[in-house]
Amino acid sequence: MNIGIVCYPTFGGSGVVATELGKALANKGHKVHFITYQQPVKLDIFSENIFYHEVKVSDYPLFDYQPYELVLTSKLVDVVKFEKLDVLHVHYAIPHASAAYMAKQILASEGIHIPIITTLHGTDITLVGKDSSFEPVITFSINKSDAVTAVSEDLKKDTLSHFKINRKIEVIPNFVCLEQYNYNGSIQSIRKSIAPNDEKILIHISNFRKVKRTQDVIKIFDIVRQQIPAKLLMVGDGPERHRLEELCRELGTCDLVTFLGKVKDTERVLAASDLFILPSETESFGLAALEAMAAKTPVISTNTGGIPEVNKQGVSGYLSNIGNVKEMASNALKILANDETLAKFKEGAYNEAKNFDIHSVLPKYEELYNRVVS
Ligand code: GMT
Repeated sequence: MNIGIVCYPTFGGSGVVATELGKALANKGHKVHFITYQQPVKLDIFSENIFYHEVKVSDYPLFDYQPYELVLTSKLVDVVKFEKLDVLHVHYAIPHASAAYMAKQILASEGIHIPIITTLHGTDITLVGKDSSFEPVITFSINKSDAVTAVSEDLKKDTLSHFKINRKIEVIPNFVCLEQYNYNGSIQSIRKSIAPNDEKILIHISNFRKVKRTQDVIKIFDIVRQQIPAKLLMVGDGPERHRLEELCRELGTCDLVTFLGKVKDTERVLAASDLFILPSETESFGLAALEAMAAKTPVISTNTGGIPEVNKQGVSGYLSNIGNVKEMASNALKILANDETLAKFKEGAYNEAKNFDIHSVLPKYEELYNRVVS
């Protein structure tokens, strides 16, 4: 099949899921065309069956805001026509679903039919989508897609309760490629460099936006390190970074906290860690938690949104109410209490991650593609 994938090419989970999906489809012999404004960070363009079409917005001085959606629409028309695509799969509704709908109409006027699948990822519904300035467009483009998927049951429920949806939404959960997380041999040197005295390593990965409640990560760590020798790795970057560094200074934890910035291959650093912390305000799925679990790293998280569908209480980690820093710290200490307990949670995390292995999720997308195409 000839498949077009539209996504954000950045470090965000929706872009990662779209890229890994495209790579897996290409491995199975499908031709996969990525259409976006920059090469997705995890894409290997020199792979067989993978093609990249850049959406280039020219900097015309009349515009204060460059019309990305229109340029994307034109690009979609062009790629569908000349690469003879069978299906367009857009990830993250804004603005991809409406651009795809407009492209579909333009192509229809030329007698070309292209089915559109929209995958909802989270903030396109829970934060940005609920903004009244986007609402009519989101509702319309979801209703007009040929198929719509959500990455968790919770996101599906949220979509149905906040928008007037008159169509079916299917849940196809996010996934991990478990084979990529096999780092047993090489983690010792990483551990040694971060924690030379065999301290426990806690880790957080995100884009440091308010919704991630990254200050809670620092506060949880501050309680933990007062009980046991520990280090914290903060991976990623974003608007909260400066405030986090200030908080570390206030708490006197600067020497124990390392800000690594954006890391492309997080698998190794996750595998070298003991505990992942995800105290988000809202999270449609929590791909970062699943990635940690795939690397055998248990998770301390909030119990919000779709996280309970991924992180299982007492098995892969623990879940607490939003903002309950004390409980999250005490749960962290419970997991790190001794090697035996930690090993049990590591195994539990990995076993739960197996439920989301790409080999079981990929056929669901292929079945969907076949259905909309026929
Ligand atoms: O809002 C973000 O964190 C970025 C967004 C994205 O585009 O990657 O993340 C959302 O989609 C991910 C992939 O499906 C989910 O794992 C994240 O939980 C979701 N983020 C939120 O709901 C806050």
